[in-house]
Amino acid sequence: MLALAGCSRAELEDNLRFGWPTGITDEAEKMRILWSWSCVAALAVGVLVWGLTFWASAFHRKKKDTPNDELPRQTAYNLPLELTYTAFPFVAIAILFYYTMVVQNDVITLDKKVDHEVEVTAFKWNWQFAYEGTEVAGSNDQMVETIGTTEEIPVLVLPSGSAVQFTLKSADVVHSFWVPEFLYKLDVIPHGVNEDGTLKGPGAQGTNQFIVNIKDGTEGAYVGRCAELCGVYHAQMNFELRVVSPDQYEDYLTARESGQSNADALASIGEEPLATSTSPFDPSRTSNNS
Ligand SMILES: [Cu+2]
Repeated sequence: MLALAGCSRAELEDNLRFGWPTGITDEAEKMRILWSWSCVAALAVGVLVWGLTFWASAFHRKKKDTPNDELPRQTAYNLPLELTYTAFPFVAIAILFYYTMVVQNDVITLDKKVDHEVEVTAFKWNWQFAYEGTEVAGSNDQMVETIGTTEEIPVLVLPSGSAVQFTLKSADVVHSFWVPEFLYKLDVIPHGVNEDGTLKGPGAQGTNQFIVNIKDGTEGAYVGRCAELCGVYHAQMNFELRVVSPDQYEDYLTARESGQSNADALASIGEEPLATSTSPFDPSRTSNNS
């Protein structure tokens, strides 16, 4: 902590993230602050415990002039101390619990303004993104869809400064939709969904939806991953989130609705056509041996 004393606020924030990404959504920012200060609290407890451990082993050794047959003072009970070290952790976790609930309620609520809706379908072993409310020209109600293949990483294009609702579905087993820069992930469960959006099926809890508010000025490419073991190519289910400006997004959707491929539509708005945050893996299981 002393080493942090001399640095700027931004540097302090960087250090307090302990390796977490910055986050590109309003929700991520709240989670990041909760995480940072939880870490500080955990470190404070750690320093106290390590300090006591060190102090006890350093200052409670056998004194040189103690006779060999003399045992240390035999203490076993200290009621006031026991009450203190039971009460203090309870207060500490109660405070942590309070802030956890405040942030959680904000992050998981579906009662927020939504600008765009994306339907995410996970399958072994890739992703499909469908844009609610779009229609490809000349098709029969066919939504604009981006489907990942072994050769091409699916790039999910979304505008900065907008609220996006994700609805997750699985075509087969359990996957997990994780964009590290959202500081959030949600399991993709192959159950049906009840009328109210909650998961249907034995043991299923929670919903298959979440909403994020992508901040202004977050244009860029962010890697996304599958975060639930789903078979042989679990590690190869990467995708990319490409955040573009709202104007670019309009043009992108127009291009897609006219029938352009994802790569062509990206190129037409001046973006890299293929994923830049990750690349397709070689699916060959023997290529390393050749
Ligand atoms: Cu998966």
